[in-house]
Amino acid sequence: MRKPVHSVSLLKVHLPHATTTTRGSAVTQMTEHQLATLAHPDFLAHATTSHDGHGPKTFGDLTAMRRAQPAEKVRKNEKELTATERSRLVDAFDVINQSGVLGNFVAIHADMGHHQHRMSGDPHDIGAQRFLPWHRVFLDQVETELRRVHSEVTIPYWDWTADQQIPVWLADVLPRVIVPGPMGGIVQVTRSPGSLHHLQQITAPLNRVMQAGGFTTFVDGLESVHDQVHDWVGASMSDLATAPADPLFFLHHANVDRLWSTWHPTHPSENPTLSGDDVVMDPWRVTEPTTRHIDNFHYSYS
Ligand SMILES: [Cu+2]
Repeated sequence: MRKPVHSVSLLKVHLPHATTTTRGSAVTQMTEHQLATLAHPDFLAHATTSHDGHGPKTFGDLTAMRRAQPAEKVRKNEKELTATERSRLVDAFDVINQSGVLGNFVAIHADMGHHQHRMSGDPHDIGAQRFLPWHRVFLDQVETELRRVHSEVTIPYWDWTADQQIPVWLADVLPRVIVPGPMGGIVQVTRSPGSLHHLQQITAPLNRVMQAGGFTTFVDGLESVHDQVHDWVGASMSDLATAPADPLFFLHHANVDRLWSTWHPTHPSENPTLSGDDVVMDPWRVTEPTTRHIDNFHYSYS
């Protein structure tokens, strides 16, 4: 179990049970998000405000203050990043790779026991229903780790409907990632992108997807476009066991996540249909209803 330490290098502490979690035991673990919240400097700042008549007096006050905080993390279009923001992000990925943290995340994603992808032709498949909420938590966890390296970093999004090529500044960012566990090994990231015309074809149905009236229809269309973009990038990104070794994975999924966050406010009662253990986004403890609003994770998209 990771301790919420402040003085010890967090980078040396690995994710708990990254390759051995089962759906049952996962719910007994403290989430990375909870730990990140405890360690958040804003939270500590509020907690140490003196009682001068203006500061919070009760725990309810503290909760209200936290809720009133604007989203402190803005995920930008990758095109809008400054050179400094790009190099910080690349550096943060490098640090979490060298520490083994990124490899652990690749191993988690490779474990289909988390039911995070659709595994059948049935759009009501549990994996289809968990696809969006699970990856929202996954990105939040990785973003938290990146921000332990550079506190200003957020995961940008790659808008593949408008920018139909691999982001140029990532072209040479091809890490070698050591992945633990039974599906593990050394992953040398490579890509073999298809043609501009093919990516146009793949992403063309998105307008229709965004007009879906129900969650299942929406995720069915969005996951399908998402799958094909993985295949279009090719090589490491086309394989479930290796995809998150490529930093581009996170920019791709941030775009998927952004599209969900765009669609959801106009269909607020359209959400995944999950019950029992399936609502828990294992190996973390975050439950599906928490994932419906990005405010709960304190980020927004610009
Ligand atoms: Cu994906």
